[in-house]
Amino acid sequence: MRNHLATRVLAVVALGAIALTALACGSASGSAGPVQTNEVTMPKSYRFSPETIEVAVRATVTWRNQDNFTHSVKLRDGGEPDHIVKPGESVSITFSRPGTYAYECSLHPQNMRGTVIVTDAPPAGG
Ligand SMILES: [Cu+2]
Repeated sequence: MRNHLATRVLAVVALGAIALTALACGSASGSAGPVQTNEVTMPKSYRFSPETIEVAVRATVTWRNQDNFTHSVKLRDGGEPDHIVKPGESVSITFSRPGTYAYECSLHPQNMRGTVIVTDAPPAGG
């Protein structure tokens, strides 16, 4: 007598569970629209905050360095010299013409970039 044990291997195709990422309401504010302020900080970890701001023409924008490293504010259109800003210091630039001014930290241009949008509109609540 031979016991023939036939083993059936059932190939179970496991369908990988498809993780549907729920669309979370209120995503983190990454690079949203421009923020209406004339104050930009350089917090720790090499960045400008907020990255994009909007001011009225003739406004003075102040950048404050709150990082532990020296940074700079350099307008990329070349209209201003490079402003070196040491930790704890600040620099102010007055924008006398409307336009969109891209700037960067000349010491860390790959990490630190920002934009100042200067509008022609008079300041709100003038
Ligand atoms: Cu920098």
